[in-house]
Amino acid sequence: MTKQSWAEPFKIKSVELLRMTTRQEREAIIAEAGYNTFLIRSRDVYIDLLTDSGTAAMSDRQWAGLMLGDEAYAGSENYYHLEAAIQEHYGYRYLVPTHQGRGAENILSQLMIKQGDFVPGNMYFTTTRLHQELAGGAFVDVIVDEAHEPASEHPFKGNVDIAKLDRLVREVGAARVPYVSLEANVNMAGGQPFSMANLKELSAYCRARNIPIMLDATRAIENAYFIKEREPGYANKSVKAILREMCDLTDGATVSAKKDLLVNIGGFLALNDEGLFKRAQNLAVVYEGLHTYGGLAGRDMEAMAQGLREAVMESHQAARIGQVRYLGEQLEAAGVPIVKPIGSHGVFIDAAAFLPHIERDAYPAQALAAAIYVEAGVRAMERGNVSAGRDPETGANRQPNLELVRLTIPRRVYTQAHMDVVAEAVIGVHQRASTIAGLRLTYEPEYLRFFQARFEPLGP
Ligand code: PLI
Repeated sequence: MTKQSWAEPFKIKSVELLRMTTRQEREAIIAEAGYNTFLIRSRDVYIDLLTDSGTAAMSDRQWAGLMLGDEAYAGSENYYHLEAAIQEHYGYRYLVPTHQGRGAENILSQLMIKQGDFVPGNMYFTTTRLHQELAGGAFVDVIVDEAHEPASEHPFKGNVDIAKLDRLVREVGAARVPYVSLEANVNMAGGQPFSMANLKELSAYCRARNIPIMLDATRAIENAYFIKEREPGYANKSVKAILREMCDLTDGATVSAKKDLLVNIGGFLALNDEGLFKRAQNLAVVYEGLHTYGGLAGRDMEAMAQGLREAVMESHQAARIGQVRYLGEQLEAAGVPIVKPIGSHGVFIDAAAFLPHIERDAYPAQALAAAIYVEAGVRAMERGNVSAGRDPETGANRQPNLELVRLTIPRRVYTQAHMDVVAEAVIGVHQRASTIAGLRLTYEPEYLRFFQARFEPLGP
């Protein structure tokens, strides 16, 4: 068969130089950072795969858009551009811009959740669940079982298990379920999509019981691309049309624009219900800023509107998801245990299988992320026991089944040569896996501990 290569649908106009450190320097840096990759200075990182959030390279059109910033306190022209782009692409009627995704989550949770409510969702996300809990709700996981199995090849591991949802609704009553929290391309499961068929079924179930569906559309465009690739009947539909179809089955969305939308800061809440929108606009002035800027500069909203137009381009998604797959396939071929199928925004290493000698409460994924940094200056993120935090009732570590390290790929930033270096580094660590020791917590903050916690090694 003739080889069919693909290439990025852009050329590079401006570059940022990288700095390489020595292994000895990195050993000192990771100890200084308390074995937490969030606490390393960016200047000490060679290839930064901490997150795909706010790390994209903007296009020339987005940079040009910054010059069109209308920095008026009220009624900025850029707000109206963004509103039109969101109405066109997502289809929701009303927009409340926020400084980033968690700003939208805060407003939505405060408006919709009452003390004692239950919020079902397809696996938790850290900030989303915390805002639900701070508003008095309890998160209930209703994702399909396969999502918790790293090796399962289920093509739609982001699907909701409707039977699990129904059990909850029957047990507590629909009145205590303010909405279903549905995440597109489920981050903590490894960037795994839901199918349109599952969403249609969920929507019918919820509409019959008057339970709204609130979509976390942070990576909905990447989810739409997977539907096009994998779901029967969608191969000839555009990503843009699939996104609209998806959103039309839901009642509103929270979005961190720092992912799909190719900007370095920004987010929004989008709603269809006018009454809820008015209340959200009112809360926005308490926490974010006036309802026509929500903590953003006018120029940020312009870059977001342009980023949205670029994000739905199939050539962009093909290269974006293709690059993640390129890295994942190299690791898989070398026998590194990773979450299958390879997701959209990163390759997730199964740290429990990689480091079977480290028990869960000695944080294998945290230890692995630190080891990968020491190996080659590649920064990854723990997504396991540390990220999951403690059960608010018992105080015990939640110990999720998935104990992962995420190699998250920023959009349009790195080349395939960078991916080769990352693969070599991870394969190198895999070869000496048995020499890696577990960690013990030395400092644990109250909220979202993974960002600021500090550790020390349990052994040499
Ligand atoms: O980081 P924010 O506040 O703009 O967005 C919060 C947020 C909400 N939902 C989902 C699915 C996310 O992935 C998300 C943020 N994710 C980060 C920061 C990440 O590194 O994955």
